[in-house]
Amino acid sequence: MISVDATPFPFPLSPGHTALVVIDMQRDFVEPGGFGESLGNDVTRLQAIIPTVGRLIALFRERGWPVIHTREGHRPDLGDCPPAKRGRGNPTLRIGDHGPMGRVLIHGEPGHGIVDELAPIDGEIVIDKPGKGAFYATSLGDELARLGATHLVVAGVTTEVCVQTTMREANDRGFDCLLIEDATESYFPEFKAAALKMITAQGAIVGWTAPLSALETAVAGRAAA
Ligand code: C5J
Repeated sequence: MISVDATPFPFPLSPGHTALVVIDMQRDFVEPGGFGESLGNDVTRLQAIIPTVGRLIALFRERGWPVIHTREGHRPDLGDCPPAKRGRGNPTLRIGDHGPMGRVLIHGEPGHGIVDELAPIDGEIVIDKPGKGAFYATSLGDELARLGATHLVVAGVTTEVCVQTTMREANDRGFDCLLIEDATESYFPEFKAAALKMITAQGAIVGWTAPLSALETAVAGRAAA
């Protein structure tokens, strides 16, 4: 067991039973012209974490620990997109509309893809999810069971939406989850701060948080396994 200096108390990382879940680092959320920007958001905040998420992925790859990527999106016929989701807000582009990066949040379109810097490599699992949580209507639970994972390290966007929803789903399924503070981001800094507090309050009611440096320090010197 590796002890990671975390909030609200050390996170017990179990090598061989820990998977990294990188949530929705897609062009549609991170780059201009996508879904995130169409909702009026400044995407530069999200772009800024790409190098840190890259370092986190590299740490897992170097040790041969599993890396799982998720993508939020829908089938081209929108059969898996509830009208309530498509109709929400007042975006300049709705889900399925044609934008600068193809149809917004539709499988296979350029905007649906993960940013080049964080692209999955052969052997890594990619979970396509129609909802905010990565367990809902996906095979993530089965994949984690197959891997024997009991502990999750979590990163990605946005902190208070898909990241927090996924952590809550995982928590209810019995996973111990560590969110990497500088490898997650929100369009709203106050929402990120509040989400981190909600996760760690009441004795890690949803999970733990720590900066990437704490994880790097904890695993430093350990042989890849
Ligand atoms: C949102 C996400 N914010 N990945 N999706 O709609 O957090």
